[in-house]
Amino acid sequence: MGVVNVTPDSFSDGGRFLGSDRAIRHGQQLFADGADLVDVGGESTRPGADAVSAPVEIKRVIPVITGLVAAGVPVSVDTSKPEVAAAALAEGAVVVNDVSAFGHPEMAPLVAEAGCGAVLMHMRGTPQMMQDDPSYGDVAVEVRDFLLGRAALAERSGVERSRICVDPGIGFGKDQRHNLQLLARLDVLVATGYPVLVGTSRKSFLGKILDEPDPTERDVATAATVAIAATRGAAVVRVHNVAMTRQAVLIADAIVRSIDVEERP
Ligand code: PMM
Repeated sequence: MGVVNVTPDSFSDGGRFLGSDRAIRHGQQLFADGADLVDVGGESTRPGADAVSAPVEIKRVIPVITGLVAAGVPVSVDTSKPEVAAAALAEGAVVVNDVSAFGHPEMAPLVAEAGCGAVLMHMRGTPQMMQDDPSYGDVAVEVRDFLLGRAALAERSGVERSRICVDPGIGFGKDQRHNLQLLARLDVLVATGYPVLVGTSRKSFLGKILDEPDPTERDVATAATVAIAATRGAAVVRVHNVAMTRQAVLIADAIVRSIDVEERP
């Protein structure tokens, strides 16, 4: 999954793709680089970011989604708002990527009705306050239990099980150790049977280890996390630099496939 943020303030690529034409061209490039899906978002979810109204988010993402769909690129919409999701689906988006995991009560019925795919991501709190001293007992187990609860809610609302993907929400209400443990113990999430999506791309936990303040200089580190996640059973990885990540995914995938299915971790 390649990322196109149509926002003035995303931590990793904020402002760079604010113009629709540039965003569309960038999404097409990610597709050409090997992305199976391009994720278009109009609200920054970085820690402390301001919330955006539905009309503003729609104005940002819809022209980009329309352009990408017209160019034959499979699109997911990164939103927690049913109004935005509905508009995106009407333009041909095929997946709703909801960082609030259907926190809004209208989202699950909307996705059920559309028959589209859904990504349910774990977040503790809201982007405005999520990094204020997050604490967990066993982070992998708590994240898994939350996601199982939301997936059950989705299924009760009529979303097909096969359409649901779960995501530990790296960086969303987690400290350094939590982020690393979620990756080290990805098997806990994989064991749920739902496909697992992992989003580590350019995130600040990598910058802390590398002492690298510039997010765009964290792509090699991102590729390392992606290779680890893919080897541990992640089905989807959400990244900014698709060309580089693709190499890491292909190698990890080849290693996993070299052993028999029943022996795989
Ligand atoms: N991370 C960001 C935004 N949306 N969606 C999912 N499913 N998982 C993530 O980890 C995730 C996301 C924040 O990163 P960005 O600002 O670079 O898009």
